Amino acid sequence: MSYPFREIETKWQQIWEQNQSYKTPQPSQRPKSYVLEMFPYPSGKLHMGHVRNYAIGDAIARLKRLQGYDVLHPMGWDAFGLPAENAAIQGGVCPEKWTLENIQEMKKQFKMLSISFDWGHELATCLPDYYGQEQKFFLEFYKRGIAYRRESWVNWDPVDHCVLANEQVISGRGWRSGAIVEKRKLMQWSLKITDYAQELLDDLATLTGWPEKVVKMQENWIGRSEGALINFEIEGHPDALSVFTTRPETLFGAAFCAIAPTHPIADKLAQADSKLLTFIEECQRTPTTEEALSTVEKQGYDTGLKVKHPFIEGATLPVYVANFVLMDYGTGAIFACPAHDERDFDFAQKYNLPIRYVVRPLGEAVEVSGVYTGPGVMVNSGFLDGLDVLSARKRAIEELEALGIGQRQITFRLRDWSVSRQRYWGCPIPIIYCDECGIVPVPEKDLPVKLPMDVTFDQTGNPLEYHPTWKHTTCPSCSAKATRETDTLDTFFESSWYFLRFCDPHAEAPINKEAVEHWMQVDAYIGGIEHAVLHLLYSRFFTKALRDCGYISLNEPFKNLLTQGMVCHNSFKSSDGQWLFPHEVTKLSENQYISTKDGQPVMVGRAEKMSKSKKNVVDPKEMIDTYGVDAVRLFVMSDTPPEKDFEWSDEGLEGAWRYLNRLWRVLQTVAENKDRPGQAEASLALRKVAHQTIEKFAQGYERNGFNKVIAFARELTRSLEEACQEATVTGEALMETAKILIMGLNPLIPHLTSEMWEQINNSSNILEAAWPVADPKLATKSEVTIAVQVNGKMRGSFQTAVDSDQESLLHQAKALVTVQRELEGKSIRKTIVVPNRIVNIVV
Ligand code: ANZ
Ligand code: ZN
Repeated sequence: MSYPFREIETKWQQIWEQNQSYKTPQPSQRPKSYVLEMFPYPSGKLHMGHVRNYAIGDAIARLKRLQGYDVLHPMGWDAFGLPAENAAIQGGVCPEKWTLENIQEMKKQFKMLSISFDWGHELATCLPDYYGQEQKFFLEFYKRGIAYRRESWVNWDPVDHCVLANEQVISGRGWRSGAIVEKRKLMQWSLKITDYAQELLDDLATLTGWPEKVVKMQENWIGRSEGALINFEIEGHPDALSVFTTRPETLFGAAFCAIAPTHPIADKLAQADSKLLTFIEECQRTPTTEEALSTVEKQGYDTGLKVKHPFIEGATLPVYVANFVLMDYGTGAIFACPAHDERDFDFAQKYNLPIRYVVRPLGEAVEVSGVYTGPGVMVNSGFLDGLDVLSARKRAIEELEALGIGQRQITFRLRDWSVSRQRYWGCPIPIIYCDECGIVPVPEKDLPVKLPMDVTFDQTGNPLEYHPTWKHTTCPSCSAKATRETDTLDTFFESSWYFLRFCDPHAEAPINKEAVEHWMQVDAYIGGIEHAVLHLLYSRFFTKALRDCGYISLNEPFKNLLTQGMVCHNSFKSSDGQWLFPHEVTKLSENQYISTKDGQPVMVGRAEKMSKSKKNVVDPKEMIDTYGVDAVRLFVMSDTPPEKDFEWSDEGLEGAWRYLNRLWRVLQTVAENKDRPGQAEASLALRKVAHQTIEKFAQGYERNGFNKVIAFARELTRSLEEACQEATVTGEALMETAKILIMGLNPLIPHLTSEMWEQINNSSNILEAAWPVADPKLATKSEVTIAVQVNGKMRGSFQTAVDSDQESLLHQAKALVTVQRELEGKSIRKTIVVPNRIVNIVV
C-alpha cells in the first residue's frame, strides 16, 4: 500500500492554518532568524524554479523554528512592472485587477506547497499602502540630494513615440513597432548611488556569508580605477581637453586623443561640420554598452583639433571622435597609447598613427611587437626612463601636478541610477512642476499620490501623460496651475527596501525602526544569481541611504546569501522542428524518444533552463497531484547542492516517491514494535548510527547541504529497516532512531513527518518538540577508515581505533597484502601519515 499523501497533506495544511503555526513571534529572549526568499513578480503561476527557490527557503525557516529560533518568514509581491501593462495593451484588462488576481492565484499555490510564510506580513508593492511609503522617503532623498534630476539617455521608439525599457529593445528594435530604436536625451530622476561607491566597495569585505562569486561581480560592477586626470591644452582653443587615464606613465607613447561622439566638443564642432554630424549620428545608432563596444569595429573621425603634449615641448596630438570612447565613463575623453592598449592599437593601425613602445618587458633584449600590456621598464620616455611602470606612474602624476595640468584621480565604473520610467504601472514620483516655483515636492499630507485607475491604453506613450485630469493640479506653494510628474519609479526601487518593510508591513511610517532593529539583518536571503548585481547592489545602497536619512541604523541588509541554481530539463523537438512538452513524448530507451501522438522519433536536446519558449517545462501542479507535495519538495532538494543547476527527471521524482513510501512503511513498523523488548547491548549499534546522524544532519544543514542531509537520512532509514528485522533491538531504540529521522527530515518533507511524529508519539505536535541533541558518548566514532596509498596511488584501506598513533597506523598499513605487493624488493623513501585519514608510502 502506498502512503496516503492526499489525506495527510490536506490534514496538516488545515492544522497549520488553524494553529497559525507560521505566525511571527513577538520579540523574545530567544535568538531570531529572518529567512527571506526574493519575492516574486505575480505572473500568475508558480514554475519549477520557484518551487526550488521556496523549498530551499522553507527548509531553512522550518529548521530554525525547530532549533528554537524566533523566525520571521514573510512573503509579498513585486507587483509593479511591464507585464501588467502589456496585458492591458493587448487584452484590455486593468493592470491592477490583472495583478491582484494573479496574486490570489499564486498565493493559493504557495499554500498548496506548504511554504511556511506568515501571510500576516504580506505586502504588494502596487498598493498605495506600500508605494505611498516610498514616496515619503523619495522626498527625503530629494531633500538630501540623494534624488536629483539630470538629463540622461533613453531608448526612443520613433514610430510609437515612446520611451522603451531596455528589455523592450530586441536586437536594437522596438518590441512592438519593430522600428530601429534611437537614443534620446530626457530629463530623468536619478539616485546618487555614486556617492556610496567607495562604501559599497569597502563593505563587501564584511559580507562573509555571501558567495565569493557575487562579491566579485559587485566589485567589478562598482569598478574602482586609480589613475590621473590630465588637462590637455587645445591649440587655438580656450578650453582644455580633460582625460582620465589609468596609465599616465605611457604619455610618451601617446599617439592621439579621442573623445566620445556625444562629448560637448564633438557636439560643438558638428554644428559646422556636416560630415562629423553624420558620423556622430551613425555612432548613435549602434549600441553603446561597454560589451557591445568591445566587439564593434573601431571607427574614428579626425576633428582637425590638436592638443599639446604635456611633457614634450612642441609636440602635438590629433583629436579624433571615436566610437569606442564612452561619454559616461571618466571624462568621456582619452589619450591613446597604441603600443600598450588593445583598442588604441587597432585604431592606430586603421588610421596609420604611430606606435611607440615606452615599456620594455623585463629581461627581454628583443624588440617587442603587437600590444604589450605587462610590467616592465620605461624606455623612450624622457625623465621616466629606467623606472619600473609603477614608480613611473607615480612620478608622471607628480610631474603633472607640478605643471598644474593634472592630478591623481579615482574613477568608478558605477553610474548614478536613473529611476524615471515613462510608464503607467509604477509608483508615481511625488513631484509637481510649477512655472513660477519650479520643482515642488508634494507635501507629505497629500501623500500618497495615487495612480488613477481610469486610464486607457489606446494611445502610444504613457497613459498618465494623456489622462484628461490626473496630471493637472495646483502648485502647493503658490497655488498657480501646475502639473504633476508623470514618470513612475523603476520597479527596482520597490524591491530595494521591501525586506525592511516586511519587519512591520503595516507601520504608519515607511520603516518601523524598532522592528528593523530586532529582525534585521536578513539571516538567510535566497534567490537567483541573475540578481547578483542590480537588485543586491541597489538594496545595499538603499540600506546605507536610509541609514543616512535616519530611518535605520544598519549598514548591510543581507548577512547570508544563497544563490540557487536553475531547474533544467531536456528539450524535445519533433521531426518537423516543433518544440514538444515533456508530457508529449514517450521514452523508449536511454536516448530514444518518440512523439506520443504520432509515434515519430523525437530529437532530444541537452538539459537547459526550463523555459516556456522551448517547452521543456514541467508543471508543479501536475506533479503534486500525482506524487504529493512532499515528494516534489524532496526531489528538488535531492542529489544537487542548492547553488548548482538541478536537472529535473521523471525517474528522479519517482525515486523520491519510492523513498517516501519506504519511509512510511518502516515508520509504521516502528510504531507497531515500539514496546517490544530486546537487549540494550544489541541496540547499541543502531543508537550509535542514529546519534552520529544527528551530527551529520546538523553539519549538512549548517552549510545548506540539503542534498547531503537527504543522503544521510536515506542511510539512517536503511539502518532502521535492518534493525526492525533484528528481534534483539529494543522498541525503545527503534523509536529513538525514528524520531531522529523524522525530525531531521521535517524541514524538507513537513507533512509526512508531522503525521508520523503524531502517530508514534501519542498525538504530540512535532513543531513543539525540541531539535535532537547528540549524546557525545554515542556520537563519537570509535573507529575510522584509513586510506593507504603507495606513491600517491590508492592501494587499500583498513579500520582502526580513532586517534591511533602514527606508528600503529604505519604498521597496519604495511600489513595489508595489497601494500606488501607494492613494497616488495623496494626500499621506503618516505612516509606521510595523517591521523584518522591516510597513510602514504613513497618508494
Ligand atoms: C591612456 C592609456 C594608455 C590607457 C595605455 C590604457 C592603456 P579602466 O581600467 O577600465 O578604468 N578610458 C578612459 N575613459 C574612457 C572612456 N570614457 N571610454 C573608453 N575608454 C576610456 O580603464 C581606464 C583606461 O580606459 C584609461 O587609461 C583610458 O585609456 C581608457 F597604455 O589612458 B588609458
Ligand atoms: Zn508655484
